[in-house]
Amino acid sequence: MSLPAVVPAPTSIEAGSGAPFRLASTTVVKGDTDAATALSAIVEARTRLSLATGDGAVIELRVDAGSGAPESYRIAADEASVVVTGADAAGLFYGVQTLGQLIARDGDGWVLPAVTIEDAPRFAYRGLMLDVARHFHSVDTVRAYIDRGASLKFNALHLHLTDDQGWRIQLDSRPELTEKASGTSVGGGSVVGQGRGGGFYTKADYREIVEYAASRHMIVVPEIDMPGHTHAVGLAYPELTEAPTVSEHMRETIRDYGGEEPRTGTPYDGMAVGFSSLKIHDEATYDFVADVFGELAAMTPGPYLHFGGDESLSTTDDDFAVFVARASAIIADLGKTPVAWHEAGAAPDIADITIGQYWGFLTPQEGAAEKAIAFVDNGAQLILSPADAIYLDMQYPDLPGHGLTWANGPTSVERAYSWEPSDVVPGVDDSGILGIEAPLWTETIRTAADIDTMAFPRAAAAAEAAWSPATGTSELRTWASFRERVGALGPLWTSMGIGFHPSDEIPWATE
Ligand code: TNX
Repeated sequence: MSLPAVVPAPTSIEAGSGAPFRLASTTVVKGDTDAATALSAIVEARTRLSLATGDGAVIELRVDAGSGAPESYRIAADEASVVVTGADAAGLFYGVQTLGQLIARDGDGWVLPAVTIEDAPRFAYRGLMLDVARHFHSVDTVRAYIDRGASLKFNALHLHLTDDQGWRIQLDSRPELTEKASGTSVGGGSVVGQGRGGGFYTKADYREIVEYAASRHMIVVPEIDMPGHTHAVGLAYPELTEAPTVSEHMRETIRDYGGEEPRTGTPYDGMAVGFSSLKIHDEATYDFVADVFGELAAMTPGPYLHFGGDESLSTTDDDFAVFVARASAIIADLGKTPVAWHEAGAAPDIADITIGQYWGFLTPQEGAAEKAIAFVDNGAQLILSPADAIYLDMQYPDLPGHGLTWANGPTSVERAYSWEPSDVVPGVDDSGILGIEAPLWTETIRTAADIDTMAFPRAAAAAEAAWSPATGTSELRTWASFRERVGALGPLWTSMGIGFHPSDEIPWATE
C-alpha cells in the first residue's frame, strides 16, 4: 500500500497494517479545545461531517509539553483511535493540519488511514510574504492567506507594507502617510475593489491580522522598505525624500509595461524600481525612521521588524551604508531583531543581529552571495528566498498572462521544488539559515483569486524546503514524490476554497 500523502513531507511516516479509523458524526474529539476547533473545521469543510458530541471512537488531541522539539508532533492512528500529541500548542496545531490531509474517501464514508507519523520542522522560520503596496489586499484576503499558509505549516507572514506606489499602514505619529499616500496602486486608482483603488490597514485592522495570525501560530513581520522604494513617503512628507532619478532601467520598464515617469508630489502607479530615496544626511529622516519603527514595534508582538534595503539604486553606496547602520541600530534599540534584504549586507556597520533575506538566484550572481554571507559572518542568519525558485509572482510556464519573468524566465513547479537550501549560498549551511520565505510581489496580482493561482501549488514547494528533511536524506524529499503528494491535496484544497493553478506538471486527484 502506498503511503498517505502529507505536504510538507514529515520526518517519518509508517503505514499501519490494520484497518483505517472511520470518521463519523459519532466520532468524539477529546482534549485541547483550540486544536479540536481547528480539526472540526477541517473535517467539516472536507467531509460535511460535524464531529463533536457522539459516543463513538475517539480522536484525542493533547499537548505533552517538552515531548519533542518546538513545533513537533506525533500521530498514532489505528482502527480504534487516533492520538495526536504536540510538544507545544503549535506542534499540536500542525498535527491537526496533517490529520486534515490524511482524510480519505472510502466508499460513501470517510477514513483516516492507520499510520504513525513523527514530525518536526527543519527550520524555525517558515514564511510567506505578501506585497500589499503594489496592489492593496483586504484584511479578509490576508486572513485567507494566513489559513492557507498555516495549513502548510508556515509560521511567519511578512507584509510588505510600503513601496513607491503606496503606504498601507496607519500610524498615529505620522498620520499623513495614509492620508496622502495610500489612495493609489499600480495601474492607477480607478477600479475600486480590485486592489486598484489603493487602501490601507487601520491600526485596528493590523491588530486583527496579528491576532488572527497568532491564532494560527503565525507571527507577522512588517516591512517598511527604505531608503529606496519611498516615493509614497514623499507625497506625505516631501522634505524627507530626494527627487526621483530616471534611469535606463526605468525607461525599459516603461517600454515593456507602460506607465509614466515618476514626478515629485504625484502618486506613482508604474512598475519601475530604484528611483526614490530618503534623504540620508538629514536628521529629520532618522526621526521619521524612529517614529515609524517605534510605533510598529509596539503594535507587533513578533520579534522581527523588516526595513527593506533592496534596490536602493539611486542612493550612493556610501550613503546606503550610513542609512543601513542607523536604521538597523534604531530597530535593535527597540528590542527587536532587524531584517533586511541581502543588499544591506554590504553596509559594514549594520547591527550585528540583523537577519539577511537572500533574494538572489539559486546560483548567486554579481556579489549577492558575498552580501548574504556578511550577515552570517556577523553571527546572524539568513532567510532564503531564491527568486528563480520561490518567487511566487513569477509566471508559470503553462499560464502566460499572470506574473513576471525576470527571475530566469517562468518558474515551473518542479523548479520551485527542486533545490536544497544548504546549497544556495556557498559556505552557508543549516546553522546559518534561519529559514525559508516565499515572496508574492503584486505588481501584476490584483485579486484574492490571483493570489491563489500564483501561490498554489508553488507555496507547497517552499513549505517543503522550509519544514521537511534535507534533500538526499529522505525518500519523500524528491520531485517524484512531491508531485504525487501535492496532487493528492487537490480535493482538500478545493474544499478549503483554494483556487490553485491546476498545473499540468502535477497528477491532480479529483477525489
Ligand atoms: C524585485 S525582490 C523586488 C521587488 C519587485 C520584485 C518583482 C526585491 C527585494 N525587490 O521590488 O516587486 O522584484 O518580482
